[in-house]
Parts: sequence; structure tokens; C-alpha cells
Amino acid sequence: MSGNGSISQEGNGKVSRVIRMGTRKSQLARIQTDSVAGRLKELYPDIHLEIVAMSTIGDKILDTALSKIGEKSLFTKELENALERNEVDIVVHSLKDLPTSLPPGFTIGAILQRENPHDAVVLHPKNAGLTLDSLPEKSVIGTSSLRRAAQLKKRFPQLEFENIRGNLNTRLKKLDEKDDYSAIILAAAGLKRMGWDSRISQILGPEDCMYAVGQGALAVEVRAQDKDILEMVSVLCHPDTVLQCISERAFLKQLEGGCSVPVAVHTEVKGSMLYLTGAVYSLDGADCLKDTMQTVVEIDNKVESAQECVHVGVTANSVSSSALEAAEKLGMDLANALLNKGAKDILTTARKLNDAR
Ligand code: DPM
Repeated sequence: MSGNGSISQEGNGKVSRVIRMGTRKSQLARIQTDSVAGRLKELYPDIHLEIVAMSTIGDKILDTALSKIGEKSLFTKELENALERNEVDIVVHSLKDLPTSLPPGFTIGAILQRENPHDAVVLHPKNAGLTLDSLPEKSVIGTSSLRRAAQLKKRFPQLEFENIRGNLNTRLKKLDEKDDYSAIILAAAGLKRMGWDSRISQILGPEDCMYAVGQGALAVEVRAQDKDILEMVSVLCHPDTVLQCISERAFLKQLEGGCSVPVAVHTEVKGSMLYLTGAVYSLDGADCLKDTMQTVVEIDNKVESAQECVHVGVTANSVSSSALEAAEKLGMDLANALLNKGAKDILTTARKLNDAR
């Protein structure tokens, strides 16, 4: 056993170390952390888990659009500081909030099975029964995601789009209790985890709105050097989700996009094939570059032992490294194809216009 605070085996194979899990204070973050804690408890009945809740910059600045705050690690910095100081050992995040390069010393030790990755429409109660197609002209849709706004503006030009911020609870309150928005767009996964499935009136398929890189998947961040914890969490990995998310993250990284650019993806694993569709948009959605590529991923390959490779921040020791490499290359190849067609200009212009707003 290595490292500080290593897991002690009591001679009967039982793990007796106290493991602390850091979480943001929002209800969604608590629910996500509790669900990972539950999985760990099932797998390791003898571990002692402690949950440490803290606020992050992203939770404190609630009135500015995410894309305007300009802090890449908005929701993650305080939690990583606590990891670094050994105040916590594990942090659970929504993967889509984690930058494609993590600061040195940290890694994603597990990506869990993805929930529904699509976006969902939540209607003001007075609009019950309507859809984005049937809402009256000039209805205001709340979203501060550049990605959602760009795609939906193009697809539903009769609608208007305005920023809405705050955690999920705040947003639903703003929708229901005021008359500012006819509907809001949220990730189906977050709504489902909160137990608010019944508010979903429409799931947006790829022809309406492709999802964000990593959307719907939970990630477990740990200290890269903490081999005991890394090994412990690696069994939480869902191989198909890991491969999909690695290709998506490699695509975003190669484009040099952050968590607030109009970039969207769609991935599927069918047999031993991994399909990735990726797109970049101008802010109004008028310009769009989109393409699909695929690769073979041999998931059933025997996992090469003791190989520790990091792919776009992810250490997935339980997944075949040749499959991980193929997934990462797929994302880079697709990004390069779009860059060759002028993706850089579209993104640079989008960033400039957004900064100037
Ligand atoms: C990121 C975006 C948003 C979150 C940008 C995007 C949405 C921001 C907004 C990177 N992070 O999606 O284009 O609507 O103003 C976030 C949510 C979840 C994780 C909430 C949501 C839950 C779903 C999941 C915020 N981060 O998107 O409705 O686990 O994927």
C-alpha cells in the first residue's frame, strides 16, 4: 500500500479507511454524490464514507451567464483545492462541467453509465400540451447555453431565447412563478436525477439539438497519485460510456473549446463500432459545420495490466487501452476534419461576439 492515508486491510480483506467525498451544496450535486456513495457501499460494504459539502464560484455567481464568467473550472476549483489538501479523497462531478485538461495531480478515475444525454423542454404550466413547434410565435425560451441557443434558434426561428441562471431549483421556480419564460431547456439527466421526470414535456433528438460533451455522465475525480482510491473507483467505469465520452472530450479538446462554446456532439456504440457526430455553430446557428466518423473499438479485448494511460484527463484502467486510444483518435480526427473546413473561424467569432455582449 502506498501514499498517505492508504486503505488498511484488516487481514480479512475489509477496507477500513475513512473515505471523504467532496460535493457542491446544490441538491443535484448532493444527489449525484449520494448515488456514487451508494454504489461504492454496495461494492465495498466495509468502507466508511463521509460527505463534505462546499460552495463553489459557480454556485455563488448566479446572475451572470456561465459563458460570460470566463473561469474554466467554475464549479470544480474549490473541490480540487480540497482534494489537493487531502481534505477529501473523491469528488463527484457532472462530466460536462469538467475541463478537457485537468490541473496536474488530478484525474478522472471513473465515468459511470450515462443517463439520457439529451436536452429536455420544460414548459410553463400554462403551456401544458404544447411543443417547441406549437408554442405561439415570439415565445421566450430560457437557456444560457450557447450550444442550445445556437441550434434551437436555427431550428425554431419563430421563438426567442433569453438567459436564465441559477441551479435547477431556482430555474424551475423562475419558470413557474413568473411570466418571463414560456419554457426552459435543461438536461434530461439532471431533471431525472432530481425526480422531476414528470416536468419533461419533450426530449430533443439530434435533429433538433445535439447534446454537450459528457452530458448525462457522472465523473469521479481523484488525486492521480492515490493508487488505492484510483483502483477502488475504477470498477465504477461503464466501458461504453467511457469510450463515448473520451471521443467527445478529445473532439472538444482538439477544437480548443471550453465548457461554454457552441459545440455539440452525439455518440453511439453499436457492436464494436463507435460513432461520433460533432458540430460547431455560430451564435445564431446560421453557420454550422457538422460531420460523423466512426472507428472500431475492441471492448472485449483483455485489459492490458498495469498500464496507466490518461486520455483527456481520464484514467480508465478497467477498459482496454487500445479501445481508449481509438476513441481518443476518433475525436481528434473529427475535430481536425472540421478545423480543415473552417471551424476555428466560427468558434473565434462566436467567442468574440459572446464576450462583447
Ligand atoms: C455546461 C453547460 C450547462 C451546464 C453548457 C451546455 C448548461 C448551462 C445553462 C457545460 N454545464 O450544456 O451547453 O443551461 O445555462 C449543468 C447541468 C448538468 C450538469 C444542468 C443542465 C446536469 C446534467 C448532466 C450546467 N451541468 O445542463 O441542465 O449531468 O449532464
